[in-house]
Amino acid sequence: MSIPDVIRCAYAELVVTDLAASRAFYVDVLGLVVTFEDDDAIHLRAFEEYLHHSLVLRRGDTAACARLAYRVRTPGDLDLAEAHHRALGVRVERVPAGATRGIGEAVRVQDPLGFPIEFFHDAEHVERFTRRYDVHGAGAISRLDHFNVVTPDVPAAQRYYEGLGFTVSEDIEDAAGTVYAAWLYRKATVHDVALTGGDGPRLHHIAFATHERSQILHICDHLGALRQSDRIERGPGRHGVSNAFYLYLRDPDGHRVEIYTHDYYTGDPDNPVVRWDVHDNQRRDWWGTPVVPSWYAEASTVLDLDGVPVAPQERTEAREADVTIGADGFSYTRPDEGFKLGAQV
Ligand code: 4SX
Ligand code: FE2
Repeated sequence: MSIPDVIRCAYAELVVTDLAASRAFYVDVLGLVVTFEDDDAIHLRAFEEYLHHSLVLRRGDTAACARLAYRVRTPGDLDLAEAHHRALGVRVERVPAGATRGIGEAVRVQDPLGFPIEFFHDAEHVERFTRRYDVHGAGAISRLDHFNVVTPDVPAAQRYYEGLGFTVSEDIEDAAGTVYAAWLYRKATVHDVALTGGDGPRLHHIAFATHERSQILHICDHLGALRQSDRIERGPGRHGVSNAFYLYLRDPDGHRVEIYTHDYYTGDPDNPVVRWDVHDNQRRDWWGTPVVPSWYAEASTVLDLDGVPVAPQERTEAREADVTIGADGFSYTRPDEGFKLGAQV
């Protein structure tokens, strides 16, 4: 059976409890562009995006992730996505165009990891603000880059995504072969989805890209000037994995948003995989900055296709925060010899 041709991660839908507070963060501070808004939802896009939205904020009683959507190359890929997931034995729904405003016909599944995933091809086009420097501002966000999901069994999750044609770019392991995290892509960047080992399904973060590091620094300055430095959870810094420059923010409901730039091209078929030892203290921050405990522990609840929260399953394998010294990621437990930093395989 052939598999759907997934182009890239395309949009997320987050349930938020106070639309005005979320608007103040995503629109007034981060500068995302409003495509549509009413009393129930705000549809947002970044400056280079010409599809209707890359983020939907929907008002609800409890904060959660309602959907992670991937775009497929042709309408026929929807049939392939449907057949592929029926064969996997998971719940599948076909929804008509407009089920989400601006999005064409779609296939929705609760994937084997428990996440509400959508595949769509058609979407309404809107103005692409690439050259609208008059409205960009110094912290301009250009596009959605990736999703990061928490799941107990990273190798099983990796098999699901590889079954959909994704390729691993980097991962974090230990000498015993325990996999703590993996990064997989369809578009030619380091990832469209990252798998973080932990109690799941939960959404760890969504990430938006900027063009330049200076734009990330400006977002920090901007939050400081607004006396909102508590929105900054981790960073700014340089990732080991992906080599990207990063910043993690928490929105008013605690949903984590990463601002990310400067990863690398992965589009050739022989792109080398980078394997990191979990004991390498530069894997998650190239400068050795400790990872804050909340970053390992906290993540957003996900909803099933009926909008009901999914209870997370516990991770039974070793947890990264426990195997690195002090549970804060400030790990100097790597052996002095025997392996290279970020070894290419
Ligand atoms: O913390 S890591 O350096 O492993 C990392 C986390 C790398 C890339 C990401 O997008 C991320 O969220
Ligand atoms: Fe990320």
